[in-house]
Amino acid sequence: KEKNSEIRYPKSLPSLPVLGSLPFLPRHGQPHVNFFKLQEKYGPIYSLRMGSKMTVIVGHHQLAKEVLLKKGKEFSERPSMVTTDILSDNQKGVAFSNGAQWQLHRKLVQASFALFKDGSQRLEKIIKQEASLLCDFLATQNGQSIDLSLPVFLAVTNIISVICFSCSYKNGDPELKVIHEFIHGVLESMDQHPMVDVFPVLKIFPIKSLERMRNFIQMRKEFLSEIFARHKENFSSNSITDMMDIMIQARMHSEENSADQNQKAKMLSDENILATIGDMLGAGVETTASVLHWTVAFLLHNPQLMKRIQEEIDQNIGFSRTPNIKDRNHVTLLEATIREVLRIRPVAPLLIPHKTTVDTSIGDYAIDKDTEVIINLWALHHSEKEWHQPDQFLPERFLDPERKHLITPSMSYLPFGAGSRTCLGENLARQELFLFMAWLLQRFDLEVPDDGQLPCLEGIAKVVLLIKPFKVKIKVRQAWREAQADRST
Ligand code: HEM
Ligand code: PLO
Repeated sequence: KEKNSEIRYPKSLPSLPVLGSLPFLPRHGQPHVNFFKLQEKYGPIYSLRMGSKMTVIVGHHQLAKEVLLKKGKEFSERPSMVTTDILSDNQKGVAFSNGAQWQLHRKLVQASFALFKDGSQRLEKIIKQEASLLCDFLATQNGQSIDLSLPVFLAVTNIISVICFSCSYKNGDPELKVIHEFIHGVLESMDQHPMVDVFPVLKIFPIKSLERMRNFIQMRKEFLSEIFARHKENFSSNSITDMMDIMIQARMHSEENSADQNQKAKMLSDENILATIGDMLGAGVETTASVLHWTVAFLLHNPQLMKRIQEEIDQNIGFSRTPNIKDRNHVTLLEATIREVLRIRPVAPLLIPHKTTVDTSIGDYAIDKDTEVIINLWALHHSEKEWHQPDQFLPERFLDPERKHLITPSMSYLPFGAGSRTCLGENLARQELFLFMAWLLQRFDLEVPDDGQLPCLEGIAKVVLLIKPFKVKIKVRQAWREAQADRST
């Protein structure tokens, strides 16, 4: 094929020298929604310029799958950005790193999850323990209207802390306060900074939110360093129980193997290990907690749906035992509800940005090396062509006509991404979401507070699509109470 005149690039937004397309982008509204609207004029793939950086936006599932799956390797890097460089201590860790470093840490994270497949450390057991504590706490709040943020934070933090470093915390622990402060602090200060990415020279000015972010990252590093030091002291290759152990073990093996010494040992420096643990902690907490809040919010808006899920739980599980992960195949309306929440309010509506490693193409369009590629998952999940009434919350779309079996009604659905950068926590997240919701709905009615305030369903677009905090009235179910009374007589 001839190069030059034959090459066709995606249609481009207008752009000015220096500023690029910045002046032509809407200043208000959520970026994923704005990018979706731009498809009406520019089609399912288009490009824009930020300073000198080329960005391509992809909003159709076929093209998205070409990027993530078919040519996954060619699109597998992460671009360097001011905020993510701070977050990742200059591209360390797993979610914002590249190359051999990324591959190694991805493999070690997977090896860590394998520790929790069965036996006394089984993931299901860890989650059920926290679900049980959460429910016991909520029972003390019977009849009250409360914000679930803190109790849910405690539960999901404990699960990922056990996985990462075998710790769990009690309500009110000072360490928990520290974790809460740095995880939320980073998220809050991580608002997108397109100006800093367009003009890297701005980095030398003390920008307040970036300064705040650096401080929270420092706080995280100090917190994790202390735990890591204890792990190094007590390390024994006969008892590998968590992610920190896996990392220490990998480092020891690489030090024994002199051929590896330089490269691998460098990729497993303290700083690299702590960056990966930091990623897991942040991802493990903010994603699942956010989806739990969204699910409760949609249930408050759809009380009939909540009743029907409870009926399904009563029929399939009853009150004589608590829900298990196996019940996922039978309590299908709950599973369908979770799938619908992940469609209509995806955790990461633009995934995490990708970058090309070589000159390549998407569909018939040429894409140069080092182009940033953003998959607009929001567009995939809200396409009129793919989804009947995409803006309506309709869990039944994920059930067959008999409403018994789960189905995937469209190919335009990728809540966890796909391919080589696919979410590492999908299995954990799905188990947490099902078990927490099943345990809650077996025991409690979730109601709108007496003041009638329903949660706002619009969403706040941070790195994660958050919901505005809201209150929910907790009521122990009459049927649960009667069953407990029967059992004790
Ligand atoms: C990446 C979704 C929970 C760890 C991602 C990506 C998505 C996603 C869309 C980006 C894929 C891409 O850039 O192509 C979700 C959803 C969750 C969830 C919907 C909950 C419902 C979790 C949890 C963890 C986790 C609980 C860890 C405990 C990660 C990591 C990455 C990632 C480490 C980066 C992978 C890489 O860059 O190689 N997730 N996630 N996620 N997720 Fe999740
Ligand atoms: C959440 C706030 C924490 O303080 C730091 C952090 C680390 C990893 C990030 C996570 C935040 C947000 C959700 C991310 C995760 C990596 C993968 C995950 C972006 C910023 C998703 C859903 O893609």
